[in-house]
Amino acid sequence: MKIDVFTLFPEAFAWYASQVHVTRAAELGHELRLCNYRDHTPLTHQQVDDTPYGGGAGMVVRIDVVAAALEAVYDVPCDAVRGERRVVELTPKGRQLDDALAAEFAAHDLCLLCGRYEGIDERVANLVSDRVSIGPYVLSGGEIAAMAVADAVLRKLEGVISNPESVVAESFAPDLEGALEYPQYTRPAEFRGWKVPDVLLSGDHAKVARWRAEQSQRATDMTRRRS
Ligand code: 6GU
Repeated sequence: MKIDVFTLFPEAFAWYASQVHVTRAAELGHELRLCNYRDHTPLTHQQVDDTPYGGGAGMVVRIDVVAAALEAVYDVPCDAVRGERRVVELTPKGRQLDDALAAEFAAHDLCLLCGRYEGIDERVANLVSDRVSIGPYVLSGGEIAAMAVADAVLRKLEGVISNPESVVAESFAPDLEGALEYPQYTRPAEFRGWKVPDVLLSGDHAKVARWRAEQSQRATDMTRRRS
């Protein structure tokens, strides 16, 4: 699949793009591409944003700039891009990302539109297929959210995570029936009096499996009670 991220700050993705599962995805033929709105702006002085109509603080990313970037990259009318891929605006006003939505996105090519400042001109609604948030709080821009979406989606692709069992048994995965993952421990078996549960050192695989199922259930019950 292809994930194209439109942003004013492509350099913000350098660390993420260098992560081993992202490079592995690239080797498997998947692509994470970064597109800078500024490279395609039809305006002078590389302008990309403007003050809001009606007044108020901050700057709004211009719709003509977003449209020009989409048309330059895809070579189709900007409102036709969503006919061939999911076009996702990252915005705190969007539908909250969850495991099911990540799985759905993994079946399509994706175009992620990041806003900065006060976001993108509302008329971007004519260009997108989805508006997505990563949680009920406000970030300063869509970049961190775009990385969260890209990561949750890339992990769903076959072969991207080297040990497929670690994806199947992961928190929220269908195999855990939407439950949270059980706790994990590693050496040392005891540190400052804090001990690893005996059952994990017992070598009894059936007992370990039972314990993990119980712990997973308990973790899930506790978070659901909290929310
Ligand atoms: Cl997608 N964008 C911004 N700016 N803030 C957010 C968000 C997105 N999701 C949660 N907070």
